[in-house]
Amino acid sequence: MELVEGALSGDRRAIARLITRIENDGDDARADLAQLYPYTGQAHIIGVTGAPGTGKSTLVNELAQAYRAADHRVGVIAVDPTSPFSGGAILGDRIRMRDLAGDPGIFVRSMATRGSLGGLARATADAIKVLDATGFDVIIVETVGAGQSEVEIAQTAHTVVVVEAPGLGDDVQAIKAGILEIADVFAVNKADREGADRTAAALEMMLDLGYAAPSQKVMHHGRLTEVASGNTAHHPAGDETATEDNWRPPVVKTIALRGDGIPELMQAIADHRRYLESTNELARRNRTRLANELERILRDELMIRLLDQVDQASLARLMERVVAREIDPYTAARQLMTGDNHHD
Ligand SMILES: Nc1nc2c(ncn2[C@@H]2O[C@H](COP(=O)(O)OP(=O)(O)OP(=O)(O)O)[C@@H](O)[C@H]2O)c(=O)[nH]1
Ligand SMILES: [Mg+2]
Repeated sequence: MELVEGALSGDRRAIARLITRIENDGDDARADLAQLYPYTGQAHIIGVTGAPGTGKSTLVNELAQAYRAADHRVGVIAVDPTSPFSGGAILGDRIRMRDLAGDPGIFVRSMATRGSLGGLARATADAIKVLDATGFDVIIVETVGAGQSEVEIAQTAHTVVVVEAPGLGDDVQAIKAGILEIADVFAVNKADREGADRTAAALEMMLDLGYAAPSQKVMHHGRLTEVASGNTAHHPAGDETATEDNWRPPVVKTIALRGDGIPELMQAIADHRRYLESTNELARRNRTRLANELERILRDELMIRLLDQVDQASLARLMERVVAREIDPYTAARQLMTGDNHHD
């Protein structure tokens, strides 16, 4: 609890220790998060994703400094910095220097994959809460585009910047990973390289063809999400039309190494924020995200409770039978859940 008070008063060591607790997923962290929660919901959360080596970290470095220069307090979270390309160590050398120098307006943190991807997504979402609650009004989250994780950031971030670079392949990298759908803004980085115009044109063409759907369409809608969006108490039916999507992701060329295009990128992000606010989409995204989070927590808790009740000997026995193809996994699971597991 002292840690929470310290963090709320801006003590960066307290903030860092809180995030470490969260990574370790202790019960202490839950109590801390409960205390911090009322203070969250202020920050603009920007996700930056894209294929390895496209220049995300360099871009995040420039963006963070530019936001700082505009008097924002900036939190930077690098998720899964285990990329074979850069090792993540170069994330924001310059912002990290400011961070280390004790600029209270910058906080940089790397989140490592420990165990499951799901665990990482949870820890990241909670680390964002800590920074949000402690007054960082712009939070930039970098993840390497490797599949499922991008969709998870899309659920965490308000604005998703997908970074492309020319010459990594013969065409736009994002197609493979399916990250076009989650982009709110495209940055074609390394615009000093040949082919940047072609990459930008390819993206525009795909947008013309309607390939890049608005990100909320790929959000995973669970049961609770449907319940939540069915609750129109605070959202009169008329709002439905207001949330109709007409945002076309802008394509911005950048040269992160030189800081070129950063003001334009910030402008595109600000435009997207304004769009979210003016269409009520911001509230809708927040609601969807929180419903998804609650559902995930419930699922985890129920799972733990159920597993506690399962008789370990029966589990081991059934497991062997599944392996031996004597029984299929569905039937085995049902038998375990109903306690009806003495059929040998
Ligand atoms: N020519 C050129 N190189 C750049 C530019 N931006 C970044 N780079 C270089 O591209 C390489 C990768 O940059 P990073 O910022 O580490 O890229 P990343 O996307 O964060 O990489 P991972 O985190 O490993 O996926 C580095 O050598 C950068 O110096 C740019 O605008 N132009
Ligand atoms: Mg990086």
